[in-house]
Amino acid sequence: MNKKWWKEAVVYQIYWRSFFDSDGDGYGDLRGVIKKLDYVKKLGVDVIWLNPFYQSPDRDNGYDISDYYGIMEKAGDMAAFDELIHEIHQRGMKVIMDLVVNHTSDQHPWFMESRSSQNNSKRDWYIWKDPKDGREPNNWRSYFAPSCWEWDKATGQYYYHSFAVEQPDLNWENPELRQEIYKMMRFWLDKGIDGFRMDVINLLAKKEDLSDAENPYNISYLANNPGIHDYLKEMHREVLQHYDVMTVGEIPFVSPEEGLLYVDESRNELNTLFHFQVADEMPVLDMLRFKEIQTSWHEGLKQKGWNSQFLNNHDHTRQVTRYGNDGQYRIQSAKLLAAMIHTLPGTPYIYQGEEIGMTGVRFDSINDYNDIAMKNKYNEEVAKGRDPEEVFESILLLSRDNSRTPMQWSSSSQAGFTAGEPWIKVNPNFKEINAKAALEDSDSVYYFYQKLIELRKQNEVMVYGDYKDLLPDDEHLYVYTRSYNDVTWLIVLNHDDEQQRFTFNGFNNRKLILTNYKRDFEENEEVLHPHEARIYKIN
Ligand code: TEU
Repeated sequence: MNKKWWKEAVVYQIYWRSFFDSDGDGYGDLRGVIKKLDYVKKLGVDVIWLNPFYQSPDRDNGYDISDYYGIMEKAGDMAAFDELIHEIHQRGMKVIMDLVVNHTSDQHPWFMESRSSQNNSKRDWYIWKDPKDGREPNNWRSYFAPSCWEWDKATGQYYYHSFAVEQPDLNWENPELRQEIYKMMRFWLDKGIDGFRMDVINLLAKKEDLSDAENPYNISYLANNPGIHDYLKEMHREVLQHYDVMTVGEIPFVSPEEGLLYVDESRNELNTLFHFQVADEMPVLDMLRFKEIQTSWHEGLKQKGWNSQFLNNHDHTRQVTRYGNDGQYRIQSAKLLAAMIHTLPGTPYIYQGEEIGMTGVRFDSINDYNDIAMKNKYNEEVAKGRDPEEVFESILLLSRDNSRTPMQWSSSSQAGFTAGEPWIKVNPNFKEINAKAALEDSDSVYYFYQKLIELRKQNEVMVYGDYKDLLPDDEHLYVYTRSYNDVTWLIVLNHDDEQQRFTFNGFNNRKLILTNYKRDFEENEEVLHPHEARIYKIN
């Protein structure tokens, strides 16, 4: 396995609009990120991923771009951006940006031209189709709307959108468009960024056969279509190979076999990926299936390609709420999940606030929410005549706003996030859960992450070690080894609210490296407390 800096790295994701507000307008911003860089650096992370801050009408929180070369006013300006990358590099960290090139905003000048007439020179930069029998070309849904087709009355055709109506998809078949995107990528790389997180990058190629889907709700037809690998190879040839950067593709709807096609080192496409088998299959943790997924990805990519490890991000409910215990065992559970993510094979990601064990949120009314995915879903279901309360309840757990509430810096007003009115309410639990309290407590979740990251720096086994699941059929205990050269680590996790027992047969000569419980010398080592995590070195 080739050694690479991005395999050894730990990535910290900053959703800047909810991170820190430097000017009191209620939105986090780039200068706010600069102010908190020492906090991030202290954790020990190597790379920062910034969510999109390009110019945008902001219907989908920056994922609807109207100018790839401009900075959204809420975020700051180009001077703030330049200062930010300088400050990140000064501290010995790297920075990757979101690349959103599956779609633009409907306010992007390209789309405004494209929709101006059927024979406009940019018509073909987007995907336009004639109606079929007086209606949409087929029954396909989009992520955020009941149809992926939107009627344009003025020019008498439908345009295609994988996400919201305001996010028309670009037509990657058009070579001129592709060159324009590559030029834009070079612009940012030449400014000194260290790579890209590529938004839904496996959606670029569209299915040619437009016949109806048997089950339109399974929207996997939007992704992995013929031609996708040609585009990514071209992007690599034209742009990426000329820079020492990391790329991580957001790649939904793939098995390990298909995933490998994107990250196989010999294929020259992407470095790593986020797959969504865990997120898409399990609203809450299904331990047995989770283990199966880990093993199959490890076996599938082994020696050939590289994985990522994450349980939450700006789209997915905070991990301690969704996959752990955010009540009685919140701290232990947050630490256990951390220990797991940082000892499984792949590059680990930390989503801002995860390092202090921030939780999901429950607001009283749909009006307190902002997420376009959630709101569109709510409106669609209520329009069908369903009870609004019932619809509301049913979409709470997976609302993307669970992860988008402001970073909790302190117990003061608005959790120390802003001097103004935050764009989204703070989670009411900020008095108890905040960064200030975490930094003052040597036993906090924050310092547990710090230790894990330090361990990764000192022990190649955590990065390059082979992985073996020792108890694939146990629903509570997750026990596995990582081995590299002569070193073997044993990881024992009790992901349960009850005690569990593990007999260390065959692991007699062991040394405890890290645990999330203060253990008493006399205690029976075979008994694991609720949500206890231990990392051992085996001699
Ligand atoms: O997300 C794509 C998306 O919908 C993921 O949330 C989903 O979890 C994944 O595809 C698995 O099904 C990206 C951005 O992260 C999101 O914030 C944007 O809204 C979306 O693309 C559109 O740009």
